[in-house]
Amino acid sequence: MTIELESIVDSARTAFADAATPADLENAKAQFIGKAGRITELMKGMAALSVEEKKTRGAAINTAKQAIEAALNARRQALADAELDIQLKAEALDVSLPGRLREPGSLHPVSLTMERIEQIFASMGFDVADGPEIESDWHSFTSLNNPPNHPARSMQDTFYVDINGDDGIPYNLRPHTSPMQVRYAHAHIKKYAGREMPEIRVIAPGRTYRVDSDATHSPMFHQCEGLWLGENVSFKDLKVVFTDFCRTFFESEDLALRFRPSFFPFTEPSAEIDIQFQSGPLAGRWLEVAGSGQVHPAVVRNMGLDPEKYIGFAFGMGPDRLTMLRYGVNDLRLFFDGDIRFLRQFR
Ligand code: 2U9
Repeated sequence: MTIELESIVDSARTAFADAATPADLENAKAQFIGKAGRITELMKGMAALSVEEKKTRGAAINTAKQAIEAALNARRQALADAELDIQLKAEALDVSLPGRLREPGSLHPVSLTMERIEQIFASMGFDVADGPEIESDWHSFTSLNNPPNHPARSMQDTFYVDINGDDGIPYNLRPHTSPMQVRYAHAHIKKYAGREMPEIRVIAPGRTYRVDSDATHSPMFHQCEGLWLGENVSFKDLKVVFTDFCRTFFESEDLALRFRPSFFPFTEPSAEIDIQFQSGPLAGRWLEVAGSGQVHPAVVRNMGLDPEKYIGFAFGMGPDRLTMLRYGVNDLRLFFDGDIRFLRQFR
């Protein structure tokens, strides 16, 4: 290589070393081996040389070009390595940091009660029915022997939705789960059309709504209603089933029950059910836990059955209140505040 060529190679090496980024490096490359680069210009200048001169001059220029390409590739690699290094450092994970603990969740106390109720009634042959919380006026009231303008409607102060049903009456947020029993009965009758129909034995657990709010009432609360209809189901069966349920639910074989006369539009006769613990913090007091009664013939008819043939009982209870009694909780609102310190206690 001539001194001139060596000096070009040297300047290329310096220019490449000075290039801080891949873009700078490509610019530097263009000055030497690009279209108008110094080496390219020298090659163009060989046209006038003799064949012999072209050989030696060409070989020398080629050697210089190869040296420049080698320096370029080395610098390209060095820049790529440096970039990767920066990226790796930026994305580094400190594997010695302790992980974030995900605590296992648990069921809400009212959900625990609901599951418990479902289990106990399932063991007595009851089906579980679930359905809409926004109901037609007919399903929530009229079918249950509580027609428009009947004074019994004032027993529940109900939320209405801004949409009218086919009857021109607004839909409501169901104030009880009874509409679900009516729906279940209709589906049951349809299912067994033309065949021998088994008895209707069903519970309807779920969310219900009333305009009510204090330490023992929440505008959203839970209910579980039960219905047993057949050709020979009596008040005695109600007493047996409900007594068995309460003693299992509260795990208390000597729990006493009292059926106190009452009124509901959908049952006749009707009774409130009170329980009395014989031991523990609540011993001796009569505590109201449910309403019940023999299903009113008009309601049996509205379910699509002949009241001369079908008879039975229904009951309704508040799982929120059962949960309060079972766990000794004194304010219903604790169930719906979502305070994790309260809810953790039921894990
Ligand atoms: C059909 C026929 C009859 C369900 C019944 C009650 C009595 C009752 C209350 C208990 C506590 C509501 O949540 S609460 O405040 N319920 O007193 N419920 S009989 O009777 C029915 C249901 C469906 C077809």
